[in-house]
Amino acid sequence: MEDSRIGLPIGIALDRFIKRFQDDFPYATGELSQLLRDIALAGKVVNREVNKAGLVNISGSMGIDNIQGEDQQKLDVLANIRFIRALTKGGEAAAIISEEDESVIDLHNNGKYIIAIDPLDGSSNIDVNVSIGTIFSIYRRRSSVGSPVKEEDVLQPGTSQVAAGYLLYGSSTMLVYTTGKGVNGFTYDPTLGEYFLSHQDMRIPDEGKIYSVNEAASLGFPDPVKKYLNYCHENAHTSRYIGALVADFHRNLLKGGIYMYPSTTRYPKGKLRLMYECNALAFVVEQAGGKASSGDSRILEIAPNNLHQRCPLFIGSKAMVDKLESYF
Ligand code: AFP
Repeated sequence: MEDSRIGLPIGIALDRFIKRFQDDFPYATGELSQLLRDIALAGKVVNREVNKAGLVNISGSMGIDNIQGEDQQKLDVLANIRFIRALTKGGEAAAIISEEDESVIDLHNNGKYIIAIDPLDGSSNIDVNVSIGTIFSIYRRRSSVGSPVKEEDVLQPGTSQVAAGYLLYGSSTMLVYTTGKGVNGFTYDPTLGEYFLSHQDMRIPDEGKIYSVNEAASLGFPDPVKKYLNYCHENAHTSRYIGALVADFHRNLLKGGIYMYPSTTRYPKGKLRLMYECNALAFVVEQAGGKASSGDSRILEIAPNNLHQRCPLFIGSKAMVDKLESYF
């Protein structure tokens, strides 16, 4: 982390923070800053909807499946609309890919950036008032500005991300993001309608004791993962699993731990999506000093071949992911 950033007052508003470090971005013209602001704004709107979900008729299922074959919740759809609207208006995004949409949304403008988004992750938790989140990645488009968006623009490896992060709608709402120069977390103050820096230069502990996995599926885990679980059982680890990736990831980022979604009998390629979930959190965790792996490869180096591609994910404290990998 740069010296200039040390000593920023906790409580600096997000907007001021973004402005202050805009010149750190490669090709800084203010457009990436604006995208981050748009995401933060849409996050406020979704936060408002999430908070009143029990009072209005927006919780529960739509009664249809999304492209992943998963039950779409009303708030999934609403969040998708809110983020797409916010990202479309500014003109900085050339295209959006969303976990909720089958194909690329080409915005046919002069935008330079491609956004990958999971508008509402962990949505099966909505109806029971448990934390959920939004995950996003930002890439620069590769083909020339103004032309139709091509496959090479949207199917970029995680190493090409210029920014990534998440919003966590939990006991408080947070925006955590990186532009490749460390990770900073902002807590939303609903009375002022503003995010303030609360977690400066976040670092994940190198070691931890928490493992987060859906252990009920463990009979179908690959042998290396079963062995690692035995290691956790024999070494006084503790299990914590919310079932919302953002929430499990965030806790482990702060406390030290590993989140695992391996291949299972039900999801032979893993459940999580490379483009909407794994890459963004892998970028964040690496910037915080942690590690993200599919078991045998660095998540950020996986070459995507499909928008909705799934992959196994092992992410968190570096020493824990190293240990897990040693069984593969
Ligand atoms: P939903 O958005 O369908 O609730 O899925 C959430 C998720 O993608 C991720 O956030 C969780 O960590 C993971 O699935 C939980 O999956 P299991 O229910 O199979 O453990």
